[in-house]
Amino acid sequence: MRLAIVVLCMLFLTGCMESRPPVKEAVYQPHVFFSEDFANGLGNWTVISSGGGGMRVEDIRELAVDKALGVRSQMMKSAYAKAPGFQMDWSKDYAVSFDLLLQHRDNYGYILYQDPNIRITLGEASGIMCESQGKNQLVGRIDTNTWHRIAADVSPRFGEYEVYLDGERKVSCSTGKYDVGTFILGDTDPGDQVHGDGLWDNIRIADQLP
Ligand SMILES: [Ca+2]
Repeated sequence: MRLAIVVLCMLFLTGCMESRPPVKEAVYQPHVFFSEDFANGLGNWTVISSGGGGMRVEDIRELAVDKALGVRSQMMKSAYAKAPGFQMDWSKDYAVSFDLLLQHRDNYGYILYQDPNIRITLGEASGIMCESQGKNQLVGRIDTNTWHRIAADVSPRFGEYEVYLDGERKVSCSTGKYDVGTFILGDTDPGDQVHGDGLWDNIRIADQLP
């Protein structure tokens, strides 16, 4: 039988060489739940500060080429930005990414990103930390006046998240439960420990890393 087909093919070569339609590459388009580049200013974000003398919160900073969110908090004061609420299921897997720039080294305990599941902060000597079972774990250190990309791949089902710094996977942390509804950035502690000055841009939450 097979031989017969081969012979037939040899006889009617053109008929056997039917051209197949080109295979379409299955490129998955991530579903983006939240995306912010601050091009239109603060929008529906809320900036909350304890106010008082010497307190400065700069919402939107006009950089040379772009706009970014800046939140400055000094000791004995608090200042943080709260993202507007948006539709997503925090119990399902998702990926967070954002750009961060520090203008100086004098930051401590500053929240770089906190949502209902994860918390990434800044420790001493500009060390980025992720909170894991109540303890801080070092992700990596960053320098000042340079944009760095921080990302997290979150799996609430498995109670863990992977943290990336400038595209490189660094550590695995365990999720927690934080009563923040949406996500926040900055300093919620009016005590004298936590303080910082950060710029955020290009914040994105999607169902997979870009
Ligand atoms: Ca921007």
